[in-house]
Amino acid sequence: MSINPDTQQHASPVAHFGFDASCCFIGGVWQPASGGEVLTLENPSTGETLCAIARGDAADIDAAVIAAQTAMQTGWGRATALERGRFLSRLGRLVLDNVEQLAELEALDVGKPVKQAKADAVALARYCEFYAGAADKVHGETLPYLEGYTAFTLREPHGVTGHIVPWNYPMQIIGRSVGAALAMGNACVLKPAEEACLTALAFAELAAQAGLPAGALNVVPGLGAEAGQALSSHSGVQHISFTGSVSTGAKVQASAANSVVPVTLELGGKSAQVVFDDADLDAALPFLVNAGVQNAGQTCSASSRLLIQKGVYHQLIDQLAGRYAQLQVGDAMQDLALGPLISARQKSIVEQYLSQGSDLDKVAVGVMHDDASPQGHFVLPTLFADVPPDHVLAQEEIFGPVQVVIPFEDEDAALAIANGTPYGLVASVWTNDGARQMRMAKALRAGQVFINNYGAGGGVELPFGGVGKSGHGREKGFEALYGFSCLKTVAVSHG
Ligand code: TXE
Repeated sequence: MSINPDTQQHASPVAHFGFDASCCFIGGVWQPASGGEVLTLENPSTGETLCAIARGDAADIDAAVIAAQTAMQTGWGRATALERGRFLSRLGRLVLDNVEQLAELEALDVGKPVKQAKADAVALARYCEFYAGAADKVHGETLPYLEGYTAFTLREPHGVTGHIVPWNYPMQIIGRSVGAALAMGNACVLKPAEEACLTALAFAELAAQAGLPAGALNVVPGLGAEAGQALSSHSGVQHISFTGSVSTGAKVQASAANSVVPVTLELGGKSAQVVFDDADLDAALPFLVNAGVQNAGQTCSASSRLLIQKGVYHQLIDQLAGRYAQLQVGDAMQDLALGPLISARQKSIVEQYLSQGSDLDKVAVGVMHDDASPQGHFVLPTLFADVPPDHVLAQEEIFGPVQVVIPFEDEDAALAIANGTPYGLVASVWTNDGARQMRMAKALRAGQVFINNYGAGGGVELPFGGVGKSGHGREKGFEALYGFSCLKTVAVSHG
């Protein structure tokens, strides 16, 4: 796909960072894709072309892996934990200094309302800060062993780590995976999504400014089937971290299996919030709505199912409908409650799901802002009530601003419904009964459970990941550092 240079006029926030958006970042150098090809990035709020990006392919991934291997054998591979932490600390500072510009890039590229994009930029800084502090606090142990021996463990980097990142939260996902991988001393090859990759490139530029040695972080934009596939199957990569769809995650795992390397998969979900009759409904209400429509519902941990006990069901439906009626949708730069979906393709996926809900009780929809462009990929947030738990809208990840409400009688029924999908990423429980809080927390099949709140993807400090089709492995918190390192056991015989 070629691009007319005249269409670059919207890329001005890129100019602030001083990188060339049509290049890959390999071995510390900005360079065009080896085939010289580019893809176009679209502004999902308007359908207009934003700018050209490199269409990296297997040759570029190969060059990036070699650059990362070289970095492991030279500067970055020899950096102490203290030095790695200091680098991340400088990077976090630079991210904070550029929050406004990063947010503008993300809003244009992803279609995320500016306020949400800003929160993502701050979260990126927070990941850098957290992993800066953690870099020199991960250590092995001494182990009791045979008489005449001293045994201990060492935590070592894997080597070259591959990071395949989607378009919905580029900054947060880069922060949690690349941040942790660098803290442990790995050298990273990052393949951002073809739909949104500008903040990944800006992050690479900031990392270079923060003094990251050449090759420690390489960014190769490109198509999933080309650059992504090449990265997940490259024999020089020792760990793959993937966030995206179940079907692509399965392909990535199969590729990694050929090279026998570990994978971390975060594959989204169908997360439930369970509201009991005794809950503080005023406290719950904003979480119930926001966790479903944040980022226009394109959130792996979106709460797309609301399970409400019968005693408060009708009252809460009315309150939810009232909130929905106030949700405005429009251009990301207008900073309304919702922006557009990422692409015409994603809009069509969501609209197909909505048409499958024609038999359901649609209790509320949001409103389109008058200035919203007809070419933007907007979908009105939609709330369905009385949805059978086995309905397709209550079972499959829609990845759009659609929530289903399901009534339930008692705790057992709530658990059966909440655990009744193939996914298990996040769940929350709203109740003031302490014993029930503990029972539910233990019985819910999810990687994260929140009681009387809902942290959609939030919590830099909190290990995050799924069970079932939501994936495996954990990112965020200290747990990520264990995933991005391998343990070596040393036993010394000294008589
Ligand atoms: O995902 P893909 P898509 C879900 C959501 C959405 C659906 C499709 O339900 O509707 O996935 O989105 C790269 N080898 N999520 O098509 O294909 C690709 O370039 C290696 C949930 O965008 O999974 C991109 O960088 N890599 C989710 C990344 O994988 C490949 C976030 C994600 O793309 C590849 C996004 C291949 N063969 C979508 N094919 C979440 N968990 O948050 C593609 N890629």
